[in-house]
Amino acid sequence: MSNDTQHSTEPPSADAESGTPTDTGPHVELRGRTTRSLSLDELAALPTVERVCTVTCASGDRTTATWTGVPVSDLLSSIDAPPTTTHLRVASDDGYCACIAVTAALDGLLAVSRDGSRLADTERYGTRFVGPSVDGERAVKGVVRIEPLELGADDDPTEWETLSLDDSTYG
Ligand SMILES: Nc1nc2c(c(=O)[nH]1)N[C@H]1C(S)=C(S)[C@@H](COP(=O)(O)O)O[C@H]1N2
Ligand SMILES: [Mo]
Repeated sequence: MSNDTQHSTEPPSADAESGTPTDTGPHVELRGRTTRSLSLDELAALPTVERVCTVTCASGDRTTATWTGVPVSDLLSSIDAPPTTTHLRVASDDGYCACIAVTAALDGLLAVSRDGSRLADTERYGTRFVGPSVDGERAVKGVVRIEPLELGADDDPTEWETLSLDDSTYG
């Protein structure tokens, strides 16, 4: 007896290992000596804190809000960032990229909520790098990557960043 019918295909299992379907959405890559890639849900499930931060634009505009997010210090320990790290390069999906002194970044947050609302629900981005010592133009929206850098005294940190965009997605 012949059976030309192919064995039935397996049910889709693409998400079986990675978890919920939302894991296929935006991820933040943390590139230390260990690299991690976290979805928005995975990020929001980590221990978070609330911090009041003011985002001040060079134009003088400022907005103060209560941000909820994962402490940058926790993220850095979780990727085994070298103790010699001097700066963090924080990149957005719009091409924006800031280089932030680690001393300023350490009391910052990778925020997922502002004033109690998830950024993903109210903005076109789901994450934001904020901190009391992080200036407004470096409060990166839509973070896709955080990378520790070790810059020398003669290195110019602004050479590692691209702050102004001709065609800005997030402004
Ligand atoms: N990804 C991304 N983040 C960004 C910008 C941008 O163009 N792209 N603009 C920055 C600048 S210059 C400022 S002043 C603030 C503005 O934040 P607000 O829109 O929440 O006031 O976001 C910063 N973060
Ligand atoms: Mo700005």
